Amino acid sequence: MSIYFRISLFQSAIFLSLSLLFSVQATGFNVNIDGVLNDVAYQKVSPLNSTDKIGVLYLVPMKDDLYIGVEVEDANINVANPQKFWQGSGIEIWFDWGNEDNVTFDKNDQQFWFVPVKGKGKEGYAGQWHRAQDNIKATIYDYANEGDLVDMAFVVNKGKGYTIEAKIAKKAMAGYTSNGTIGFTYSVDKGGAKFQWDKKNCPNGFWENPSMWPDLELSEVLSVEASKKLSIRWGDLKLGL
Ligand SMILES: [Ca+2]
Ligand SMILES: [Ca+2]
Repeated sequence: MSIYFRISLFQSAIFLSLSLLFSVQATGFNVNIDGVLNDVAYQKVSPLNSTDKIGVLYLVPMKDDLYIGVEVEDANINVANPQKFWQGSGIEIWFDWGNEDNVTFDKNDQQFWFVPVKGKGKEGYAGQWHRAQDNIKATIYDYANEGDLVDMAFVVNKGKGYTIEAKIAKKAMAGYTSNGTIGFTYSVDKGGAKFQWDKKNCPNGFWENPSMWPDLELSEVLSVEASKKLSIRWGDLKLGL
């Protein structure tokens, strides 16, 4: 009887181990798009800090999606018109997936923006600004609520700033690669003022000129384990506006 019990226990232990193994694998790629950057995925990349103190940005390139996490200090958050993001609070991100350094947009060049306010659905307000020759026919407003290619959430810490978390599907980005050197830049808008990452290399006009954007090397994040979450940041305080 005791032998049977021990074997049974042993089998249960094996079963439990396998269950845990598979559950970790099944959830290993999950990033919860909730505006809180405590997902282990962000621990797998080096954050892009800025000497100009515009914010901290994480890019997590995976096979079929790109995850983005941004922390911004902004004492006077203004989200009056999310379509005119450059007049208020928000972030803008530019990609040149082919890194051809052309002076005008080609098909694999894109400009996205994210604003810390809700759109017309459950998600935060995001968009892709159209420039001639890029991969869209017209500017896409409220992108995260318009379809499945973009997810976006944010958390506001009133008087201090906000975090933005987003996922953009590979399908939305012509030329997307999770491994390679791309052209990249981003900026933070605060009430009509634009704060630019790597500003010394990006004088005025950079927003429509991919040849100015710095090179960024991306390395695919293959897997994230669910066990090692980051410590919670100030962005967890869901105070609202
Ligand atoms: Ca999250
Ligand atoms: Ca290009």
